[in-house]
Amino acid sequence: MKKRAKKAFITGLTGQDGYYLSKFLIEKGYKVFGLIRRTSNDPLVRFGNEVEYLKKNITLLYGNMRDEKTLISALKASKPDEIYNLAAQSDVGISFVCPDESWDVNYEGTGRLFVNALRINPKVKIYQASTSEMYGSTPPPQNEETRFMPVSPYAEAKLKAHRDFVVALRKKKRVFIASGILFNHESPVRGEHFVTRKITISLAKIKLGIQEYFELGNLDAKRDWGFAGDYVEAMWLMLQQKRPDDFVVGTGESRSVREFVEAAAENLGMKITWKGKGLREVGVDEKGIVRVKVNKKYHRPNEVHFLLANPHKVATILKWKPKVSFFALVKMMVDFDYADLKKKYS
Ligand code: NAP
Ligand code: G4F
Repeated sequence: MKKRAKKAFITGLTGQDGYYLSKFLIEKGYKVFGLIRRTSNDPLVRFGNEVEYLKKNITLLYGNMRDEKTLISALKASKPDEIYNLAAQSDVGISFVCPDESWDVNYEGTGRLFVNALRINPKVKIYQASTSEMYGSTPPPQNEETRFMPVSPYAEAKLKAHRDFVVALRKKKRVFIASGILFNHESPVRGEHFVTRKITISLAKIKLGIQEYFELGNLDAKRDWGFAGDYVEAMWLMLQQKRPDDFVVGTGESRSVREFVEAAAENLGMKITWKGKGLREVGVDEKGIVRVKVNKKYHRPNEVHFLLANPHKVATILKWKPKVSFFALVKMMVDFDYADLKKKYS
């Protein structure tokens, strides 16, 4: 007899990770369901020219993490074997401006989803998108044993969700909830307000003569940047284990925002060098033209200075390793944005 296809329900389907994870699961033969909320613009814009293929292979269910009834309806309609909770107000900077929304979606929303999912089916396997931001001001390298010291409303909400709805629920009810403590992961479909994509788009525009310069905040912040397409496999692997657990997912290499700018520029045949200090620092090209300025407006009230994963556990237990290097990731993003903008502006 033919085996029934497994069913997966993804919240945050329309985000960066939702895009890669849904494609990954469809290729694995899953029947995929995705939560989608009403937005004034097309919420499926990330799917680009794959939109028809993905729409054909995903059942879209309208709902919102802030609206419990819609989550119950989506769970009842999809009857999932696996749930991937990716939905979040995921912008750390915005969480200082909109702390209540960040709390309601990232903490309360996770509770609404998990409690109802386990009530409907106590055997469902759940993945929670936790984050390296939870380490906050704890010095690197960070692993599963490292102390969490969050410094933003985003990280506080994610940490409380991790503690209450992953660790505590798992222990109390013996249910399958795994969490991925993922370090920054990027791609050509990364949200344009995150620093990597802002850099690749701005430099591509400069190269095309559309823009003269762009502004950034803290150039010294260091992140462990990997490729989102690699990281969704680790999410899936966590739900294929016998027992639920927490895993740090990262590359084990960290680079500063400044280094990201330099690498992206190099891919476009430009060389950026730095002059000045603090808010007066600028990045200039080989002709001496200022291409990067620092603006206080992009500094955060509190900063996470240095994230660097120790991915030993994910490598040994899940046998997972990133395939795309930092420089290959930067090239992938720059190439995409340059070609895309060239087409748009020519
Ligand atoms: P993203 O691109 O910002 O996507 C966030 C998703 O959440 C979008 O689909 C968004 O829908 C949805 N969402 C936001 N508020 C919602 C609400 N009230 N109800 C329902 N859906 C809502 O984020 P990502 O980079 O894919 O990240 C996925 C998850 O991993 C997030 O939980 C994030 O916090 C976490 N994480 C990300 C990273 C990283 O480096 N990317 C690292 C660690 C953890 P719309 O499209 O309608 O806005
Ligand atoms: O790209 P970012 O906004 O990402 P951040 O804050 O590290 O958060 C991302 O990764 C987390 C995992 O660690 C996720 F949980 C979270 O959902 C999100 O995906 O900023 C990276 C760094 C920061 O230190 C920021 O201060 O870049 C610095 N930065 C400097 N100039 C800037 C800018 N960030 C943004 N967004 N825009 C700037 O102009």
